Amino acid sequence: MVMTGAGVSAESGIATFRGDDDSIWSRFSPHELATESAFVQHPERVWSWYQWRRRQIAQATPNAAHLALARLEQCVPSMTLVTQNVDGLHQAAGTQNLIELHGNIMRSKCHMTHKPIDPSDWCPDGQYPEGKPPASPHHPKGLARPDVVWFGEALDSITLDRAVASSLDCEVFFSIGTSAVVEPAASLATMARQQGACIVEINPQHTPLSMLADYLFHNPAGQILPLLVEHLEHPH
Ligand code: BV8
Repeated sequence: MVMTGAGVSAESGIATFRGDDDSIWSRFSPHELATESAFVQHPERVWSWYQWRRRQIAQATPNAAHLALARLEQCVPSMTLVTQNVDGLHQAAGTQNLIELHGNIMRSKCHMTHKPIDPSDWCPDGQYPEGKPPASPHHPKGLARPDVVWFGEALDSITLDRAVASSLDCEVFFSIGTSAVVEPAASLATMARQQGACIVEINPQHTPLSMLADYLFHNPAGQILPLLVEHLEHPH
C-alpha cells in the first residue's frame, strides 16, 4: 500500500500545505479557507483560492515520483495507492488502483445538495476565473464548491473503508510526502503497523510517523522512488 501527500506533488511545482516556507498554509490558516463555514462566510475568497490552485494544477505535469509509482503498480499489481492529494496527478501518471481520500479539486459540486456540477458551468473555455462561485443548477440557494473534503467534513465512508481495508491487509506500507498529521489519513499507517506491515517513510523531514518507520528515506520522492522501482524491476 502507498499513502501519498502533498510532498509528492511538490516537484510538480504545487505548493505543499506545511513543511516549507512557501507552502499554501504558511500564508493562510487552514480554517480561513478549507472549511464549509469559511465558504459560507466568504464564498468569493474560498472559491478564488481554489480557482488559483486549479490554474496551478492545470499547468502541472506528473513528476518522477508520480511516474515511478505508476511503474511500481506495474511491478506489483496488488498495490493500492491511497492519496490525500486532490490534484489528479497520480491518474495523469497512469496509476490505476487509486483511492482519493480527500476528493478531487478538478470537480465541483453544489454546496447545498452535493450533486456534481458540470465543468462547463464553472471553468468556461478551460479558464478558472476568480470571483463569486457560480450558482448551482441543483438548488435555488446553491453555489458551486470544489468536490474536496474540507476540515470538519467527514470523508466518504466507502472510500475510507477501502483505504482501511488496504491498511489492514498490506505487507508493506509506504508513507510518501505527507506530514502525517491530518486525520483520519494519518491513522492508516498505525493500523498497518499494528497488523505487522513494514513501514517505509519517504520525506526529507521527520514526521510523527518517523519513529515508527522500519525504513526512512530523507530524500525527495522524485529522487528516491525511481531508484527503488528500478531495483524492483531489475533486481541485481
Ligand atoms: C474529519 C482537501 C470528522 C482540501 C484536506 C484528531 C486530532 C486533531 C484533529 C483532528 C482529528 N481528527 C480529525 C481532526 C480534524 C482534521 C485534522 O486532521 N486536522 C489536522 C490539522 C490535525 N481532520 C478533518 O477535519 C477530517 N475530517 O475528521 O471529520 C467528522 C466525522 C463525522 C462527521 C463530521 C466530521 C478531514 C481532513 C481532510 C481535510 N482536507 N484536503 C484541500 O486540499 O483544499 S487535507 C490537506 O492536508 C490536503 O489534502 C493535504 O494533502 C493534507 C495533508 O497534508 P499533507 O498531504 O501531509 O501535506 P503537508 O503539506 O502537510 O506535508 C507535505 C510533506 O511533504 C511535508 O512533510 C514535507 O516535508 C514533505 N515533502 C516536501 N517535498 C517533498 C516531500 N516529501 C517527499 N518528496 C518531496 N519532494
